[in-house]
Amino acid sequence: NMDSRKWFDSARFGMFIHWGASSVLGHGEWVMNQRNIQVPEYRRLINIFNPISFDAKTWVSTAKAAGMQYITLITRHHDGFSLWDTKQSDWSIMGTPYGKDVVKQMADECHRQGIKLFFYYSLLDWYRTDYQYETGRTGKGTGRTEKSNWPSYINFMKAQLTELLTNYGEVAGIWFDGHWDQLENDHNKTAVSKVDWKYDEIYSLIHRLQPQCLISNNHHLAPIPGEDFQAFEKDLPGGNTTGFGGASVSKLPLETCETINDSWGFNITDRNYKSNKALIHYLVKAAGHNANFLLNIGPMPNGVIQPEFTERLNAMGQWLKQYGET
Ligand code: FUL
Repeated sequence: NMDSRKWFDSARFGMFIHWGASSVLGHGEWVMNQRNIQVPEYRRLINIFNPISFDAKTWVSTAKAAGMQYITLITRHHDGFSLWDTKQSDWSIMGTPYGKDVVKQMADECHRQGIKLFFYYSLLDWYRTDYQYETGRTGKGTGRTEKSNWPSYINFMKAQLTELLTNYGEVAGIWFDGHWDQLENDHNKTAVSKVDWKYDEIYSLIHRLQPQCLISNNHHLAPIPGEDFQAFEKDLPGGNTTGFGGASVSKLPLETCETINDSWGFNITDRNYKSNKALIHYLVKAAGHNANFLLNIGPMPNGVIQPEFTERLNAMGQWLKQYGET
């Protein structure tokens, strides 16, 4: 949809939110993989994740005060935990002591405050038995039984995406991630696909359910037909400082995402905070590359955004108010 692409092209600044059951462990969103936690062990988090201090209004207001125009919320990361009332799995926020739909609260609040909401959705999955790959686990055993069933997994994703695009009002975009799992985990851009992600079917499903909904995919490759903007991870478009950025820059609208410290999900020992100056500099540099800047926060397991993040976001908002074009 050209109108939404046009809007996105000048949206400039957005908030990325990495948050879910993994936040409990305070070791980033890859903790299940990195510490080789088996599914039955990891499943215990559903009884522990209890974000009683989560307040959608505070999160959305924080984004607005920073001068951000959109929010990209993790609805389901690689650990497969769904942050909404999904009927497709019991591995969701509804099974926690908290038991309330976080995506719904965020969607309602974003619509109230007039800020666009994107949904991050992981393609790869460390939890489900029908998912067929070892999922970036670099050969570590997972405790999963070998019941992979690709049609079942694709149907599961379609059913979840249908929920997300039916029950939460207008969705500005879907941000896919985890595509590289089919490339034998080597980030080898020329590797032959081992699987068919059925993007033709999935993308047309999205565009049929919500024609204005933008699609992007953090696959680090040239855009695939159906995608509306090109995402770069921790790199300016065309840069390749992290090993993710190598894809050439397309004609699509662009976005680059970055962390405030070095972690996406809540990491209790990561003190490597970027300065206000560095963050503002990055925002300006991204704009110079015609790219939106999607800046990440990883709220704490209780739902509170740590002050080191809030302070920096407020400072950026102040700067934008003073020097940003309106
Ligand atoms: C990566 C993911 O593996 C990270 O956990 C994070 O979500 C980042 C934005 O994308 O590819």
